[in-house]
Amino acid sequence: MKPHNALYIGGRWHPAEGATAEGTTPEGTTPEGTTSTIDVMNPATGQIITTVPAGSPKDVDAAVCAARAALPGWAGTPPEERAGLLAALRDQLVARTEEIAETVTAELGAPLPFSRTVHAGVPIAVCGAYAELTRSYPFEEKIDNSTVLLEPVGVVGAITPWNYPLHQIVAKVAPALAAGCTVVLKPAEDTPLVAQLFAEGVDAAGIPAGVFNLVTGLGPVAGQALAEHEGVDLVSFTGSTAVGRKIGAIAGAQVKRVALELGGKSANVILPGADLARAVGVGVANVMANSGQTCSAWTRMLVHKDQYAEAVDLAVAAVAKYVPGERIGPLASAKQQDRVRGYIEQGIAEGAKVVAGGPQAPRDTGYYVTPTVFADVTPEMTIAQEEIFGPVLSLLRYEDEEDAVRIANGTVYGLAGAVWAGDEDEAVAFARRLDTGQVDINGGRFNPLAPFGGYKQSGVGRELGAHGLAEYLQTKSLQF
Ligand code: TXE
Repeated sequence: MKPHNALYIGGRWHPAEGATAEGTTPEGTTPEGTTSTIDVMNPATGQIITTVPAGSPKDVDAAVCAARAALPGWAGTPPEERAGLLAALRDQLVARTEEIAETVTAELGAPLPFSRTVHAGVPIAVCGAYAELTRSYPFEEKIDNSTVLLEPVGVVGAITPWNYPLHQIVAKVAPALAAGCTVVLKPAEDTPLVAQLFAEGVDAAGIPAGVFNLVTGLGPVAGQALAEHEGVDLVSFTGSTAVGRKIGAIAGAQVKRVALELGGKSANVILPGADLARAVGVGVANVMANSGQTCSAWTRMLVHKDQYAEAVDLAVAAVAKYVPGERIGPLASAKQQDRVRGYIEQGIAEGAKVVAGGPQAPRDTGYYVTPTVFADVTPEMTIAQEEIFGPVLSLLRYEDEEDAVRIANGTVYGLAGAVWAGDEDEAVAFARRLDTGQVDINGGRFNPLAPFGGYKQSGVGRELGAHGLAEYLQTKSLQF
């Protein structure tokens, strides 16, 4: 793709406020004193690929105004027509599959096959699912003498992270548009190019001007301005718990709707009757996918004490296949690489045993971290409590089922998890005891219509499917 040195507002690309035609002021700063461009790096090489504009609060204001102006028309568009435009958007994304995959590989570092199947494939499936759902969704329901209208909340401010850059965008924008809301998107600093590609798709699909707007920019500047904007009715955020708290506080002060999808520390519970080799193999693959930068990753593997030694051996053998630079990519940035290596060092310092990998970087260039497996991890250790967001797996042993439930539920998070058992009913019974928003039973399979989101401090609200669409609706009762 050819990067845009511009923001997509009101249906056209135009330079950021405070930027010259080349994209930077002579001093390289906006009048507010913030950097007016963002360098986009290839994390596999550490090289700068290009720069994109860093939108200012004025740019955010222009985008929110465009979204407000487009709202009555879009909210009044029949669901059938909105569905048709979402289907057209899906087709545009399909046509750009290779470009999307190459772009995500360039700005995130993911291996190309993974970019094709997951970074492009999953959002295409989600967009298609929303096109279908919009046709059949009950935007009106009858309750005795009342008619309940489900109406769009209004203008949505979407703030997304870099880990699954296109999926995070589509998981917010598709249901928002399906509901009849208009959107201003502020994507992550590290991955703005696929967001530009998405905007090209929106434009080519014929979605009316102002319905979707893109402001690239820095979190504390453009992101914060968007969250604080009085013209935004709902903020949907995915990212760190620290920023999620700030956004929740802003929404609380302004009494506006908020959806937060935050971190996780999910447990992969292997019950004694399970197929141990399969459970460990799939468990390792789950943690290593996307270099461990997955909020739902099963980063804690819980194994019965009698099977623990065997599980450690299986995990060590499985992780050997993840050769950095081949099957597993780098982390997204130097910041993430430092953070993850810091956690590995902390795990060692707290007495966990490295059985594979370790803190040393596997390559001289790029932000790689060696895939790492820790044994002898106890529930209170930092590496068993905090989200690491890297290719690091912790194996914990449990005494009995009660102990496994206690350990699995013993963190502030509750986003996802897995249960493996010989018998599916046994796995389901165990899953009911987990304080978490999603559980994969004996492996599971991605369903773009199944709700996704957190219990406890993993967040507020749900994404995907009808539950995800409901986040963008408000209810009005007409009594007859
Ligand atoms: O997240 P940030 P970071 C977790 C993961 C990771 C850690 C830090 O543990 O290691 O967070 O990642 C925007 N007002 N997750 O620093 O800063 C920012 O520009 C408004 C889990 O990258 O939360 C970006 O668009 N917006 C996670 C988005 O917030 C602000 C995915 C996320 O960035 C802002 C990513 C502000 N004050 C990280 N400050 C998941 N749940 O999947 C930043 N932003």
